[in-house]
Amino acid sequence: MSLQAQLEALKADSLKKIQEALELNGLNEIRVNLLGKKGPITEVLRGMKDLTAEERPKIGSFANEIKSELQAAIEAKKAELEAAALSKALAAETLDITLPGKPISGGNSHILTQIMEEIEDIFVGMGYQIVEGYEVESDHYNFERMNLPKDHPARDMQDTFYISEDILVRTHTSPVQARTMEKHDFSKGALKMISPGKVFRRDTDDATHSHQFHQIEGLVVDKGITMADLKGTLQAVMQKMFGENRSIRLRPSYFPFTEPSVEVDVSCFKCGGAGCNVCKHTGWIEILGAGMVHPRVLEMSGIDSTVYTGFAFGLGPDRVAMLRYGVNDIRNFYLNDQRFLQQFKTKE
Ligand code: 2NM
Repeated sequence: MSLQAQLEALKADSLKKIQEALELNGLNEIRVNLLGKKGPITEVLRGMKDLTAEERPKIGSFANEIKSELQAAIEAKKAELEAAALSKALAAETLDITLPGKPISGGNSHILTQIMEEIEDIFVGMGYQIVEGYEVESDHYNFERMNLPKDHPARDMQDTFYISEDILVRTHTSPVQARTMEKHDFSKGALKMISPGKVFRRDTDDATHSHQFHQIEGLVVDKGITMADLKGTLQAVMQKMFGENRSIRLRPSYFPFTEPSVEVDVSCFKCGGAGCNVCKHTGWIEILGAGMVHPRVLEMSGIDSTVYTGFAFGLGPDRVAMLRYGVNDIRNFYLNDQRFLQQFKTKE
């Protein structure tokens, strides 16, 4: 067979192979075999040495033509297979947008977080700063600076978990107030702050006691602050928390860090004062401890108690949540039981 005929046959055979390729990998293999250095065309062209000088360029250019034709055929087939692969992938990935969606179950803030944020908002609205401090504190800031020296009997009520002789988990958030008082620059205005957070006491846990609970303490110090400011402020806060119709009453009490000290009751938000199960038929709910900051506490924080006075208070978000939602056991807040916690979902 002449070289010309061999090349013709090779072309026909190759075009058939290209046409019959079913996938891109196979086509690529065909391309490498046909056009590569060890391919059949190169092989046929080896016979050129036996040709006449006249025939040689003809066969040479014919061979190049075939190469180009095969290349073009491969490119065309490649485009065809790629298009087919794409349509197949698109068909497989079709989304049925009429299928019903899977509901996403959103979480919710812990009920105590919700209550604390609500109370924080009330105080921010009245120009208070929110200050968070350390949960691990020194005996100095937790007790000494709150007018509770080492042998003070009131320490027993809040004795706590000691990490060492002088380091403990705080029993109240008052150390935050002490740390803020000692830094406050009164030339910039009054000190008005609240400190929300976790506190710890060596309690035997029962329905109303937990060794870990929460507090929001508040403090205002400036020239001329009086008990009237304390009463007016707490009256306004209780109305925002429990309703416009609430009133408060003060009863004398004792705290080492305030003098005078008071217990603050709010009129019952459920019965309005007539008496019910929430207020234990007294019409009043005990809700806050408060008082005028003891001059010694001011002095220990570097504040001149002959010039400045202040009021302070402490409130329990756990108790607020229990009252408001009728929760009868404080331990529910700390068990991480979703059946309990999910009841306080605010939105779906
Ligand atoms: C309470 C009751 C009364 C209080 C006092 C202070 C400070 F730092 F200013 F002395 N902080 N919090 C205070 C006063 C806390 O909790 C029932």
